[in-house]
Amino acid sequence: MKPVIVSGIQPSGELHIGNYLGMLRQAVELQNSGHYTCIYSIVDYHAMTGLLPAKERAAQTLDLAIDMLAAGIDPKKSILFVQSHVPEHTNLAWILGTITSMGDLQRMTAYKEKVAEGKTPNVGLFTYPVLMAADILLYKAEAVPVGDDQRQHIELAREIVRKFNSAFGKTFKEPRTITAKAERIMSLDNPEKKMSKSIPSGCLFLHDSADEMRKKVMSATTDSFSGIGYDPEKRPGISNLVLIYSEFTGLTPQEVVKKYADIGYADFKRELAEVIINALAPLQKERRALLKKKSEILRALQAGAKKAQKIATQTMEEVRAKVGLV
Ligand code: AQP
Repeated sequence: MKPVIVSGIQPSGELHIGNYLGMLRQAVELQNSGHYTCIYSIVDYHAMTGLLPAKERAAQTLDLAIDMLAAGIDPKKSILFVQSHVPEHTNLAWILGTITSMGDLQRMTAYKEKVAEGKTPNVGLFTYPVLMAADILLYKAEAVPVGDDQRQHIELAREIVRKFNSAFGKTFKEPRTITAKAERIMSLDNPEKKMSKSIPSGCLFLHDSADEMRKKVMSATTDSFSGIGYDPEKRPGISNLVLIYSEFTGLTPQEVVKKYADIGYADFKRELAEVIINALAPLQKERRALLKKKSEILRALQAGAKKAQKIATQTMEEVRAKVGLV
């Protein structure tokens, strides 16, 4: 088997350009490179850390599959499946939880931020990084493409590998983090915070209409400096917009600043909106076509789960023997 790449996305709302530029686009590039076995999942157990009516949760799972396919994840090239269809994820998570320290979990910033934002601090939210470690280790992943917010969770997965290997003998390898240049796209209305599905007011969603995109970009928070600039520390708002422009055009942020040296924020935003609209148009077109193929997509997800489970079962057999489960 080629080196394994693993990643997942929560079906916790519509995908935004942060998810796309920070992770999904990279996942597609890795898949298309042909160098890896790519295993991508819709991590529905992770999304359960937030309460949602059953119908809505089911709809979000299928909707995310459609978005992933529309963005270029190809079930013929990658293993695409729904996390809860492969019970080995939670089986391994339990075992890994028994060697994870409370202190390590208490240090996780994503958990602290979610609680500070008002999310209920349930046990699932607290132990989320352990399940994420299981998602990765079950497939003995070499690397994990993620946004910057997940970097600490991968570090924890590496720590869990060290603990497991030292307690039970070499079993897992430490996964690497692969981050994109756009590892942290900030919220449009609060550029001090990352763009997050759970705070929709600052999100530019992949399937916003052209008019919605124009409206959101035009009202994005900038600053009172004059001229386009790129300095994420001092000027987070405009720098975020420059980064988004750069990511969708292939120019460097410095080239973007140079190109727009003589124009005001409003004109720059107008051009940025058109760049985003044009860049996402093929994805939106593909999404419309996929919406008519829901049963085909469900079948592809089931086939993906079978392939994933084949690998997962082997790992679990090895783990059970190592830890002494009969
Ligand atoms: N703003 C972002 N910039 C760059 N990358 C991002 N990612 C998320 N937000 C940004 C990356 O997208 C992948 C999928 O994310 P996820 O849905 O599994 O969970 P998340 O990181 O918690 O994403 P959200 O949008 O903030 O969702 P909610 O609000 O539901 O928690 C991950 O690789 C992530 O790093």
